[in-house]
Amino acid sequence: MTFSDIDPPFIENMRNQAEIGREVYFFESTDSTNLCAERAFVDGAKHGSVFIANSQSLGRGRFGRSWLSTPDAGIYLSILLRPALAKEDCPKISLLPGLAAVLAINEVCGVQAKLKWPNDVLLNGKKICGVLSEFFCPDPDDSYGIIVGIGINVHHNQGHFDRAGLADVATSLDIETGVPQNRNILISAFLEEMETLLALLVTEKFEQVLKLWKSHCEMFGKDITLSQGTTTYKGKALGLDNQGNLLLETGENKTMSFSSGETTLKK
Ligand code: BT5
Repeated sequence: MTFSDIDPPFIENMRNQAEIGREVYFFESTDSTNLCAERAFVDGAKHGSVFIANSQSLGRGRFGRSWLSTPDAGIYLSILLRPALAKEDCPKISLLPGLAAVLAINEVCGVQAKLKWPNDVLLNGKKICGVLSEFFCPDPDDSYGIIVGIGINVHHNQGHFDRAGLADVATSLDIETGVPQNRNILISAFLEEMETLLALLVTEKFEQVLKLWKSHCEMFGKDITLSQGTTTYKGKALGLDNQGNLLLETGENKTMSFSSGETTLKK
């Protein structure tokens, strides 16, 4: 066993006073940790249950895209949340995991990772982490759940990204820091940040989350392109509104607000 092999008892022990991560379900290999969490949601699993895999055969991104899930190299983790929040406030949760990852990564690895709206984490201009949040409400009168999935590239080497055709877009913490990082410490720190941020949201202090989010994002004040399917918008990213939507200045005195989309910084 190496220091970075995923160690569920260690993580549960770090989280034994908390709600998120008190119960960890570990899979050496699975289809997708978001699917594990979805199955557990249907079976009644508790708020804060965490599902972690050492590799995934069907790692998923947004819009049906795939997520490179190299064995022994990444963090593939999903959290099942049943928060005490009105349904209309649930979309705000999708801003939490990227921010929690940035805070955890910067603290543990001593780097300056940045957010790219809506939920990518970049280090030195390349993606080290992605987020897939999914909302489940099988019956409108029933309790609902949110599954927050996160992938963090930790031990990947350049060959892994080259072979996957991701050399220009992806990087890992080991590549960027030059030293092997510890997945257990990163996971524990991430879960702690998630718990703190969720508590801010539930206690109606979302403006503090937004302030932190903006301070770790470099795209505001810059020209960007935002695409939604085949439609693209160009403009200056102004900031976030109080719901976490992106505000884009698309023309003189014309500002549009977006709740989803793909952003690219103009080079
Ligand atoms: C995401 O999608 O970034 C969300 C990724 C979420 C993955 C986690 S792993 C645990 C949980 N279980 C799952 O099945 N999923 C979640 P999106 O914004 O659509 O970005 C996907 C795009 O990122 C791909 O089309 C590639 O271009 C790129 N990509 C794929 N794998 C990557 C990787 N490991 N590192 C960096 N970029 C990657």
